[in-house]
Amino acid sequence: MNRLPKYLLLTSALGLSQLTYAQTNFTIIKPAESHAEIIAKAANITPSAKQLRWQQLELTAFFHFGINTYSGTEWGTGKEDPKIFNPAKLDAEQWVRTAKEAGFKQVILTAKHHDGFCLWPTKTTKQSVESSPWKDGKGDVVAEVAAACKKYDIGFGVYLSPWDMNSPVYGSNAYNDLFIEQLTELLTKYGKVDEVWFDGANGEGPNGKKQEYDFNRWYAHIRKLQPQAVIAIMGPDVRWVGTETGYGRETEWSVLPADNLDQASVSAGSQKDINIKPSGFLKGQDIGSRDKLKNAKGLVWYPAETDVSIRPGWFYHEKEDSKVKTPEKLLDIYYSSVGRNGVLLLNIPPNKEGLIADSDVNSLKELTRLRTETFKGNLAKGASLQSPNGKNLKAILDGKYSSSWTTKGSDSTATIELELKQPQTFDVLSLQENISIGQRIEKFRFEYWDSKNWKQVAEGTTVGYKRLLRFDPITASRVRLIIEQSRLNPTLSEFGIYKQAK
Ligand code: FUL
Repeated sequence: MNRLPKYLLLTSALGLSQLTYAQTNFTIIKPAESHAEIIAKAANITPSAKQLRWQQLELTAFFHFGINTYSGTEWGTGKEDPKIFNPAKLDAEQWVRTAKEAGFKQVILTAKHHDGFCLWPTKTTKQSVESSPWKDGKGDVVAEVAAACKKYDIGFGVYLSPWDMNSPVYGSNAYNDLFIEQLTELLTKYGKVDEVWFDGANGEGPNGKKQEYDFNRWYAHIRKLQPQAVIAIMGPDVRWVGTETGYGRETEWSVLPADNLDQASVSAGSQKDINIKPSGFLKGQDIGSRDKLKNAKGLVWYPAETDVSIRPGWFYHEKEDSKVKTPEKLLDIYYSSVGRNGVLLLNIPPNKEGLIADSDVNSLKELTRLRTETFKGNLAKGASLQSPNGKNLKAILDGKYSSSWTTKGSDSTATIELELKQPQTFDVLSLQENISIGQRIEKFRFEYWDSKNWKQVAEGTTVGYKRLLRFDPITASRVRLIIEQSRLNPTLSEFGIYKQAK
């Protein structure tokens, strides 16, 4: 069976925007295809169901916890004595509650970091909680976090480090089997798993050997055991944004060129996900513009995850208690990650007692106050709307992501004007494209009417799932969004203006 996405030419006379494409999160480009055809195809690449769910989480929390918490290191050696692990007051509900109250929708636990110490009792090694004094070796951190996520109804994910400095079989084929066993335990004993996070580090094991990771086999195994889970970073579904600062790109495309897609990389059955890590796209500030797509061999929906720690290190160290990021810094990170078409993965590492420290909890509480007060009400609500070449305009203020405005015919530019009920003062613009149709907007500007002229407030390139722009406060009752360039018809799910809380 041919599993390549099929597209149908409705009428050749009407041009590219009249091509109807099957919804797919990847496509292969044939050598004869023109640049315009490639752009039209790019406009029709859409996230898979699990990628869409993941993007809508916006905020996910990382819990780096393990032997490093006790040895005071960031990377262990694999020679640690498991007896140093003893989180006497461990309360996974406090971790998950802290995350949930701060607006996080999913957490990811480091089930095993590079040192090889496992936070769950495993048949694969004794280097685990079982050999620790915690709960007399009967404890299971993975089980406690998974149960807390269930109780608080948020997503649960696992970080399993491919690099293992402790495993005696690391550096041989047997390690790829051992890794499969570890995945099987994690993905069958703890209920639903929503994200599997693979780091790229590949160092030496205890015998001085490096391992050739059998990623494709691991992906297939995860797809079988937890088909709804996204596989992140060294995986096919979610990409690393490329920095650990918390700041994404100003121009962030979720559709990227990829060189290595072929039929063999597509999973069978109804899940049309790719099963290999896309490769070939470039690093740097621009990885998905028209120019970068020119020589694409394939196109793929591969969205950005922006990971950063609330502290200087990924693991808890007491000496960093005074260096916890301030609420203002975290807010800036929020605007620069979620507000730049990414998902923020914020690390909040539990301490030696097994609790999130007060300093971190307090910073998150203030971040939450600032975010909630700022975004509590859309100041554009109730505005009268105009867009001469638009369809379904009221969708942009209905608070429902799934409904969206678009343009008529094949128009790829548009103006949306809003007459507010009364003058409002605002300093944040929030835009959301309907990515279930594709990511299309390439250039926009935002203006207000100062009673004589239109004046520019802000401008940008990509929107994607969410774009937040801040500017000096403006008071106005007429504003307009001008979409200057788009790949085929642009869409807009939501439009918002807000005043930042102090
Ligand atoms: C990195 C690791 O080496 C760090 O220790 C941390 O886990 C981070 C999230 O990924 O590559």
